[in-house]
Amino acid sequence: MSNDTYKNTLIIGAGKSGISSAALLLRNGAKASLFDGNTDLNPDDIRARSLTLKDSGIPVFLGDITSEELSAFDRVVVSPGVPLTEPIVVKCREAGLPIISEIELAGLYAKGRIIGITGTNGKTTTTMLTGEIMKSAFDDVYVVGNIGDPFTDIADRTTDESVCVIELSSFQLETVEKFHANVSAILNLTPDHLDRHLTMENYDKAKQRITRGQSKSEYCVLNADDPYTSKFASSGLCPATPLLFSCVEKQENGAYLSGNDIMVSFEGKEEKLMDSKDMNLVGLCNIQNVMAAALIGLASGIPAEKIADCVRKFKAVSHRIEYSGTKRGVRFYNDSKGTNPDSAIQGIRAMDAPTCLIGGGYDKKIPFDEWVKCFDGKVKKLVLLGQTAQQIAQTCDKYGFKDYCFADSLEEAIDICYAAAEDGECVLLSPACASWGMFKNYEVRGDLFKEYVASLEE
Ligand code: UMA
Repeated sequence: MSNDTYKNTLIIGAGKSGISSAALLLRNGAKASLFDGNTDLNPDDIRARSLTLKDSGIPVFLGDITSEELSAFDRVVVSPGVPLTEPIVVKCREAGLPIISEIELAGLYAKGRIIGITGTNGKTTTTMLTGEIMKSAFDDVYVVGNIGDPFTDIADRTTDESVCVIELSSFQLETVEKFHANVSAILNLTPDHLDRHLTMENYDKAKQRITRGQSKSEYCVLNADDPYTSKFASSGLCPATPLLFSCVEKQENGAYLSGNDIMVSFEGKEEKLMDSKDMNLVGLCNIQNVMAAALIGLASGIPAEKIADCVRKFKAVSHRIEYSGTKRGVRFYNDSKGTNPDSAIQGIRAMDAPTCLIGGGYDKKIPFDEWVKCFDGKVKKLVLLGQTAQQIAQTCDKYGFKDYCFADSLEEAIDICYAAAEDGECVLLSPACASWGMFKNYEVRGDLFKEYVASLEE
């Protein structure tokens, strides 16, 4: 039995989240309809994407829905990619319908232990690693959410023994009310998605919603080195008990770096987790991700030695500073997941030689100043792509970085970098922008990078 009492739901967005939400509702005997703003879609193709929906005859509205049609519904589930300012969402709100996210819907059906992980950067690595740590101790573990498979895919399959590790974006958190994570984490907060959230304050508030359902007997893992998350920890506004991690300062209740040693201090017991040199991940950002995952593990009752074993075995996530091969002595790295300036800064920092960098893409209305400032002699050439190319070029001019040029395609950008890079140097795809507009998503962009690099002649 679920806690879901609504009878007829309108789901906005017929992508992965929308399809999975509809299937969950139909599987559980509730009524649902799908709406999508894209009038080029075909209702039969949408239904065919799920076995549950295929022959269900579920109504699909494209482009618009009348007020009369709307009156049949008692709730709306909004997909993460649909801004709450969209006319259809506004219309639903004006009609008095409650609007929840796909995550909130899944939460009504899920049983067992829930771990929610958010933050601007490092979410995917931390979620994957946390998933491995959980699998070392529990039998029925699901790793879902923004990372790829919607939470609604599996929510009604869980039991009291299950563990769901969920990567959560600010888009998914914006409309959660009762969602309850047993352990939550906000890894960091740097400018991203400001085209949608408009201000850092709104973006911060959306992320903080991950803790809404928590109580003081539960934990929220927060970054002591990040001004936003450390402020949240000390503000008294976090309903859970903060567990802090830091690369610069000892933590009484949390994790910290002492020389190369990752130390953990939890419920009065301080111990060395491991030597950070034994990780298969590069960069300080990954030490932070490991500390966060370790704290989530400890907060879930898993011993430090078991956690350290998982960390030692864990390899870099695809598209996150992923080594993609060496050609003529030039090393190629795919950091397609560097979709905002801060994340891309971590990519540059992880390079250990002069680097030809590929950047630019979809415009999320974020300044590139900090990114360009961190080139700092290491980036020898920058090749620009996409909607933001001119804006980045202007930022380069502002800071006196002269060696940039433009390319029309990712392949052309790789060719330019390969020609410019010498033996021992690096080529890094770390665009500081989302892929939208040129590619379906960052995975497609990263896969193309890897395929093209593999085809380069030595
Ligand atoms: N649509 C509308 N109106 C709009 C916008 C979109 O009708 O105003 C329709 C589109 O026509 C399309 C559908 O909505 O048919 C797409 O829905 P969606 O954008 O919510 O995408 P999903 O396929 O449901 O995928 C979502 C996440 N996408 C976004 O947040 C944009 C996926 O994260 C996530 O993996 C998936 O749910 C499963 O949970 C991707 C992402 O880019 C990876 N996330 C952003 C990020 O990581 O930075 C937040």
